[in-house]
Amino acid sequence: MENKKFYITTPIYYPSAEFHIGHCYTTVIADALARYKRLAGYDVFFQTGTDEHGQKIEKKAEEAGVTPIEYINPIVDNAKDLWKSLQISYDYFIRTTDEQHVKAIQKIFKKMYDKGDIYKGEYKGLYCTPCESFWTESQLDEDGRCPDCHREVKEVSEEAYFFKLSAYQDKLVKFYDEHPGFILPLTRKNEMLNNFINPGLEDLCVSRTSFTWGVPVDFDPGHVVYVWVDALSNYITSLGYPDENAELFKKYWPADLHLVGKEIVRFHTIIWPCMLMSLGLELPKQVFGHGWLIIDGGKISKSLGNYKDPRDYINTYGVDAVRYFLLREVPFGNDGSFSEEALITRTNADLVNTLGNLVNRTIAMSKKYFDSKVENPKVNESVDDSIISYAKMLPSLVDNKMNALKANEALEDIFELLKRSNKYIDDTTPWILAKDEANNDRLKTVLYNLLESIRISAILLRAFIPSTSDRIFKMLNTKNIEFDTLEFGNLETNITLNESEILFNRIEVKEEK
Ligand code: ME8
Repeated sequence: MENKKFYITTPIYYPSAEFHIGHCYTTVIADALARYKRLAGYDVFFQTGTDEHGQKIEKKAEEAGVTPIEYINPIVDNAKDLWKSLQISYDYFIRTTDEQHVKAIQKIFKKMYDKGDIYKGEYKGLYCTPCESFWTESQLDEDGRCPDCHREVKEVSEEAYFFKLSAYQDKLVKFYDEHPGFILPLTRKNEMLNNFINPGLEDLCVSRTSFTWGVPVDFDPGHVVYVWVDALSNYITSLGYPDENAELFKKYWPADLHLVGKEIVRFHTIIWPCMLMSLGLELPKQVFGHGWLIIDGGKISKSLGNYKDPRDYINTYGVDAVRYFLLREVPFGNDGSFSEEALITRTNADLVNTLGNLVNRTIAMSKKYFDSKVENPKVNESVDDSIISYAKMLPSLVDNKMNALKANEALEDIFELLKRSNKYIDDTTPWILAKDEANNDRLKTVLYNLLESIRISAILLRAFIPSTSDRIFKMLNTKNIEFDTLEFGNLETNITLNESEILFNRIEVKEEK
């Protein structure tokens, strides 16, 4: 029998500065997947959180003249507020400063040490402070700088613990071979093999003595656990690990999907699986490395400061315009541009013209011709097939796209029904049918078919733009809003529609500029 649980995670973000639209991108996509799976009957655990340790945050706090935790707390509160505004339906928000997490990390570190997978040595390396990443000479960019942020790296040498990544090289490659869907998109898997694994995995520095803001190695004072071991373990400590009998751990591990940006695929598909092998745990089923949202040709970055508070967009355009844009605009896996203009264009074209128009026209016609009463005398004509047969197919189209994590394509498919429905109005010309009483039953059927397409679309849109779906359900006055009512024809007859309300207002570009 199919296992009906679904454990999905976002990265835990650094609260080194306020979150931007790039963080919203991953989190909204994860939210839509989580909501979709819940609607499809899965027992979902959706986790996000914050990655609070490390030298960078220690420094930022120092510059601000406060303690690290004083520096972080307001940013974390603000992040939670942002997720609330974006209607993120996470089940658990983990902070790496949580006591449960800190204790678990100490045990995890000790466990790997006792196993002989962690040993003491000397670290000499090139370190990028803003990215908190170590690099080898060959990984640096053309100018000898950090390959991620292109800033200077510095040489560091200190006593440190190392994790025997090299010991897991063959096992990792074997795992990749046996689980072809583990890393998606496939190009990222090839990148991992060509750039990191095939040249030979180097052991990983997992403790530092040059800063103190981290989880202390309890058996060796002076050392703090280096940030990736601390951070990656969040996915299991939240479930109660190291207690392997903890209820959540037994129920949800292994994760079904770690959704991450492409720059941290390496940590999630090399370090994390090797750590889990060392701990004797199952590996996650899938890591998806999505592309970046780009502003003015460059990555949005906290360090570069080229971004607005995402709540400004939400307050100006509405939460569903922002969610829709993030889910629809960029082919999942690719990089894509973010701009306010693109957000406006997308909102006007799809949400105002296609969705809003269809709903308002249909409800207005039902009111005008039949006092908002829904009936279906089933006087069908061949033109009806353009929406009915598509609507019947749509749930499985969407399901396939969502299982392939192609939220943008799932939305495209749903909007195809809405577009066909708008065309159906033009083709069936209800205003002409209304001129002759003899066509009454045909007109009722046409309106029923339209309302039914709207209901089916609204059910499927619930995972993406939940408040809009709710508003549509309210107008339709229907109780049939669950996935098991997706079958065409489930809209109740003899109900009366509620007053129509405008779903989205056209955004005038000039005003906003
Ligand atoms: O890397 N476009 O935290 P972080 C798309 N703490 N996604 C973006 C983005 C952009 N321009 N900018 C950020 C960390 N993201 C670690 C993770 S996980 C165990 C530890 C998203 O605050 C994307 O998901 O730098 C990216 O991977 C993540 O934010 C990086 O967040």
